[in-house]
Amino acid sequence: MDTNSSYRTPVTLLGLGDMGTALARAWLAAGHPLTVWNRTPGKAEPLVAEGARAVATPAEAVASAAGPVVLCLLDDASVGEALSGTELNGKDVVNLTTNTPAQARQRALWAEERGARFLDGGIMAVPPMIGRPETGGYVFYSGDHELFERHREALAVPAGVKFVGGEPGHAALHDVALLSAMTGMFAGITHAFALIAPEKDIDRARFATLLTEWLGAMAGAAHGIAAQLESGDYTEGVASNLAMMVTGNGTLLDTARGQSVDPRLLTPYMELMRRRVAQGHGDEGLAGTVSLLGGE
Ligand code: FVH
Repeated sequence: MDTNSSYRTPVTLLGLGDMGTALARAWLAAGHPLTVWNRTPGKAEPLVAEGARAVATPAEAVASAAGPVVLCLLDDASVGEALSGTELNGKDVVNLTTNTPAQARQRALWAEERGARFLDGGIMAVPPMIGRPETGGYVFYSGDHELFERHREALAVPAGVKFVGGEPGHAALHDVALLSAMTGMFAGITHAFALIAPEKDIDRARFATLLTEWLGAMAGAAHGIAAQLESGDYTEGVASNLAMMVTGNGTLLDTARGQSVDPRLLTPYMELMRRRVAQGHGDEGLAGTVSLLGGE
């Protein structure tokens, strides 16, 4: 535990891909003693030159760990592979490998059965954002809260930290939910650029600025949807109702046709809106469409 300004928690890191290497450099720069292991040993060499200690096997790394054992590997299968044959009893395991909520819950049980404490993390940053707080990158954590608090200072070195609950799958769920929203946003951006593609006199860079400003302004609608989902009244505070939006969708589709653009990225969501209106909920906002997707 970091208890004074001169002591730095020793960190053990398994995985030196792009993200693992960025994490390693952030801990080294902050003065944390760092032990590293990577399946391809050559990736550890530059870090050793910068002050890390490299070990030959995950078993050796875990055995010598006096602080958190952080995993940043490709996927859950590689975590299982790396940790098989290690002695985890009494160790603090922090898994930053992207996984599903079910995999995180399963991995937490697996670690617990082996006598380890377990935290799962979901990284909301790309490697160049690591160690640069001004970029706003952070990591969701869930699982053992006491473990999170014990290592909070070390964990906060590469990026900000957000603890989202004792359920080990919740960091992965938050991570995937945000990435899913991002995917929908990219689909919208793709469609918008396709619409203007034939028009050579529209400046792409200027259009990108208009897009980011508009999406930023509209993203705040998430708060209205959250309030409606909380209250159960999907008509509460509605500024643009579904009936109006479904009518407007006709204009969006006609324009796509006019520009010879395939509307496939938009139509599944438009169909959901249409179904909700057909059920007699045209006066609602977007919260009503959430229930059509299931998950409740
Ligand atoms: N890079 C990014 O932009 C994203 C940002 C958000 C979070 N992700 C997740 O972070 C995990 C690691 O990502 P990465 O960028 O470091 O990935 P790679 O550069 O591909 O490195 C993969 C490492 O995993 C090792 N590895 C793969 N399979 C195994 C295995 N069976 N046993 C042991 N290690 C394995 C690989 O080793 P090597 O190929 O160098 O020998 C790398 O260390 C990931 O979950 C992202 O989704 C990154």
